Amino acid sequence: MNYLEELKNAIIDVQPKKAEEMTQALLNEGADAQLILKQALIPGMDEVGRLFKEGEYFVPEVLVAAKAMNASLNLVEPLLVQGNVPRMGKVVAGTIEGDLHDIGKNLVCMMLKGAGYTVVDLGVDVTAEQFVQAVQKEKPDFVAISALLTSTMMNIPTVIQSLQQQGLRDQVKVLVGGAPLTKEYADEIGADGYAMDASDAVGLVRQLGTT
Ligand code: B1M
Repeated sequence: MNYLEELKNAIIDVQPKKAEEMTQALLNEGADAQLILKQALIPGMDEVGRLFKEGEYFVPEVLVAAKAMNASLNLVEPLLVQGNVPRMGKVVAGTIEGDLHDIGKNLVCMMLKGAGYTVVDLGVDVTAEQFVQAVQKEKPDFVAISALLTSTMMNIPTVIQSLQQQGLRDQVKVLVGGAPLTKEYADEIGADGYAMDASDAVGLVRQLGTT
């Protein structure tokens, strides 16, 4: 079995230490960060999601799998965030209120940093008020909002409305993403863009440009 397969299985078998070891082995071999993400980490986590949905895994297993994925991502981060990239715009990012899923948001932040954007990561369970305060303080070009639950994606419009009420809406572009979201939903709630994954998020900020 190769290291990529072993890393994927370490995520599925919820073994954070093994995941770290396999990631390090891949990095030592000179493996590409995108390959590690696309052929091991993301399919591994998708399988964990399937097992959870089918009732074979419960929240504790999923939590440890997430720990394994984050440990591996931390090792991959330096490859995604290379030095000497010209400074682009600034992004305030966070997972929406009520939602604790941070792996996808972390990946988006890493890829944006790698593309030269300054990223202010507000973490998870971020309220509309916290997004507004961060926009006032950081004066970003973009706000990137992540939601992984069908229930929490409903909180995103409140952020957009709050920015509007504070007279800040025209100063930032609001981008949204996360598994339950769609381009149609983004349009419906008045976001400026929707990104399907982390590379798409980079393409989107480049396409929209800074204000
Ligand atoms: Co939860 N969870 N979870 N979970 N979890 C899902 C999302 C779920 C689909 C599982 C399932 O049923 N198959 C389901 C949601 C169902 C729904 O709403 N439709 C679910 C549920 C139900 C729950 C709980 C309610 C379970 C419970 O307690 N009964 C609970 C809710 C807690 C809360 O948030 N309030 C819960 C808890 C958890 C853990 C805490 C255990 C853990 C999260 C740990 C953590 O993040 N640190 C967890 C996990 C890990 C998952 C799954 C298995 C994996 C999510 C993930 O990290 N994927 C997930 C099932 C699945 O997705 N297969 C599931 C990997 C990641 C790289 O992908 O996050 O999609 P993703 O991010 C992508 C894109 O979506 C996009 O780019 C990323 C990179 O390519 N993207 C953006 C994301 N954000 C973006 C922002 C942008 C742009 C792109 O801004 C511009």
